[in-house]
Amino acid sequence: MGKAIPLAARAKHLFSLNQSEMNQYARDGFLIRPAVFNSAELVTFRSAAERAVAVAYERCHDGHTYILDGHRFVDSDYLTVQFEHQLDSDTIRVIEPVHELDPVLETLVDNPKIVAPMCDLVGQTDLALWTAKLNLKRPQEGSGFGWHQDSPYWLHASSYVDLMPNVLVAFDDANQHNGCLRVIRGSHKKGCLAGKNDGSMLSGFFTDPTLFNEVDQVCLEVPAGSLVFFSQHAIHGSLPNTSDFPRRALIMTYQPANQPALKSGQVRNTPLFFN
Ligand SMILES: O=C(O)CCC(=O)C(=O)O
Repeated sequence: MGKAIPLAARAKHLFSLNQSEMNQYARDGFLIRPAVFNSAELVTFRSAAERAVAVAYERCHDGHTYILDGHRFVDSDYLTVQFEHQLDSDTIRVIEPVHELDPVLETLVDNPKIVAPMCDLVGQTDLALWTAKLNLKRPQEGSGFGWHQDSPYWLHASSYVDLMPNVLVAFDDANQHNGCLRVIRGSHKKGCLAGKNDGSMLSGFFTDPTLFNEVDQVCLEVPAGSLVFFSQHAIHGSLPNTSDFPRRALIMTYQPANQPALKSGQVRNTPLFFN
């Protein structure tokens, strides 16, 4: 009988990115691992997402409401809840940071199927979470996201912005009709780009359209349970959900270990799987 392989080494062996995946990510700025989670796991993730929504509504009762470019946001301590854009909508669009609102989501942060590839992308053995957003995109209602990079949002808050890849966990099938993620292929190579300047409050966070070409966009249609890794410098966005099906997704961003998280300022390390 051969020697037992320690759990951490097995996880790394099973889930790490291979050279071809690393090359693909370096070339395109994104990488898809399809159907990583099975239907039973997806049932638990979707339930967790809906429980997190219920908690977020509760937290909004004593939160601080403000409007940016006509869109409603509520902050409760360091939690931010964004509402859908239609006038008077009470539908939650985004919750950040969401992992603390439900134990299933909290556990997902540490899942080796996510953490092992993230270690490869960050180039470190130990990671911390930077942020975790739940994007809900409800049927016939979920709004789109304009073309943007994430890195300009974070530049002011961290000096590790070049080491902060994202992973989207698709809780539902995602396609053109329900507003799947779109990425401008190769745009991550340009680093942090200038924003728009149209006079609106948030315009600076949307990428100057003269700096990229929309014909380079790739629609990332993926089955539920897939992981989409994408660079913090990749220009990305999505269209509204015009279908009868939800497009819920958790987007988590990691960084080197022992660095504080974006919104809480607390360090949320992942367990040391890979030492
Ligand atoms: O969920 C999407 O479609 C896009 C989300 C996004 O761009 C973001 O949260 O930064």
